[in-house]
Amino acid sequence: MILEEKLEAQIPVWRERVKNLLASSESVVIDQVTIGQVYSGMRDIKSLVTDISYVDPVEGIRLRGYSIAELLTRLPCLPGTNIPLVGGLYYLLLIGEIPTLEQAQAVEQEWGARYNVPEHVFNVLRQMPVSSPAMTMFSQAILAMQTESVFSRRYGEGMHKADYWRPMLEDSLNMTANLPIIAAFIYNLKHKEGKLPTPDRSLDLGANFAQMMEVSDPEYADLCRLYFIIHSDHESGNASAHATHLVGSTLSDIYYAVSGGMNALAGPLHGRANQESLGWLLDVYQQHNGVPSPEELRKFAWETLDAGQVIPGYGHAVLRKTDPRFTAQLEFGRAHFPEDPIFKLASMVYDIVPQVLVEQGKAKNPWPNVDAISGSLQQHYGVKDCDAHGGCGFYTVMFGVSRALGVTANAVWARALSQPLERPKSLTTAMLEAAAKK
Ligand code: HAX
Repeated sequence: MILEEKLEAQIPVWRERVKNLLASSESVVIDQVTIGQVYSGMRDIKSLVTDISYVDPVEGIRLRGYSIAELLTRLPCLPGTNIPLVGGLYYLLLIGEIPTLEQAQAVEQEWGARYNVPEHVFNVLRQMPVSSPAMTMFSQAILAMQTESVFSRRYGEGMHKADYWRPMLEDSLNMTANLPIIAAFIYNLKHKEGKLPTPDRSLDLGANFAQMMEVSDPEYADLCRLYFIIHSDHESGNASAHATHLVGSTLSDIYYAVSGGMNALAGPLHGRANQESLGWLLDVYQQHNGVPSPEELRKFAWETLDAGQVIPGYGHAVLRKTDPRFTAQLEFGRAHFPEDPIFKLASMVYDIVPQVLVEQGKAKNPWPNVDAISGSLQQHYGVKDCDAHGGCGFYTVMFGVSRALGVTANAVWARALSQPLERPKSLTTAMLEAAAKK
């Protein structure tokens, strides 16, 4: 398999590189920690390492050194499509090189050969109340798939630690291949009376998801590819990536780890912000019987803030400028459906809300993040986030399908480089008070 061969060649070089760095510079200080940081969610403490992506506060994410705009022009596309193959992105995340079209297709074929959701996973989902939040179902389904873990089986048989990465790669490919099927099934349980989706092995991951969602507009396959590429990775400190890494660091397999990460993604300050954001846009739209005037929108934004709530999709813990993942989606909407009223409203919010957040003076970053616009694109193609029971959180499941690409690529490398059990140290308030007195 091409990914295994490439990794096999690279891993000894990286092991040597890390070993040399530690041997020469283990005690070099790279950061200092303040009491303020301890009390503010460890913001900005430099204590994690990944070579797969890096978030620059101003430029935004770079995946293996490439910005979102560069990825969209440099990763290979199928003839007749405008957005690159997700398989090419996964190749890049794992291997660190831009693949050829053939290499990207080889990853897509790996996925196609691995479509095999065990029947008991569908049954677990069928047994859950259909009103369950979509992310609860998604996380549960991932956990139910743990029975298939090659890593856990081989660990039980007794495996040399130098080989841990191999079954981790195997599990990662199996899981990432099957998550789109599980996601489409959750959607069907909520919206189509539990119809089983039929994957098509001849299609790439984005187009296959689009056909399982039964969206016939061919543009939607491109939107799926875009969605799955841009949400994949955002360095190691974000909550879903960090939770996945933490669970995986105990040598739990990828199913336990990613299920844990998905529980973090489900929170409204993280991935669920995409659902909240569309909900906020729809509230604005309904209250004003259409797209409001700029003044009405400004007033609505202030009402949200005065009610002690956040404006979803705006602000970020690291970014200090407009998120390039937002810009990529804005450009997609402008190119394909500039007149869609909810998309128009989302664009208008981009003009008004940053001013309001600056006036309020609290948020360190008044600019939109990835979640401010993704829902308005999905709803254009008829993919709903709500069901008869209210907001069901399906867009966050789509986010999860994508985030699994980033966290599994990181997990393979974490095993290859023997990253250890995570165990930071805590202090008591009295200890911090004593430190403050000194
Ligand atoms: N609306 C209103 N207030 C906001 C705000 C927003 N969009 N963003 C930040 N603030 C407030 C914070 O709540 C905080 O208020 P308090 O001092 O009263 O606690 C203050 O501004 C300072 O916060 P910050 O330092 O700028 O931001 P944090 O690093 O603490 O938090 C968040 C970052 C993303 C959680 C925050 O900006 C937020 O809640 N945004 C809205 C939710 C959202 O869009 N989340 C998705 C983020 C991207 C992501 O993970 N996607 O999956």
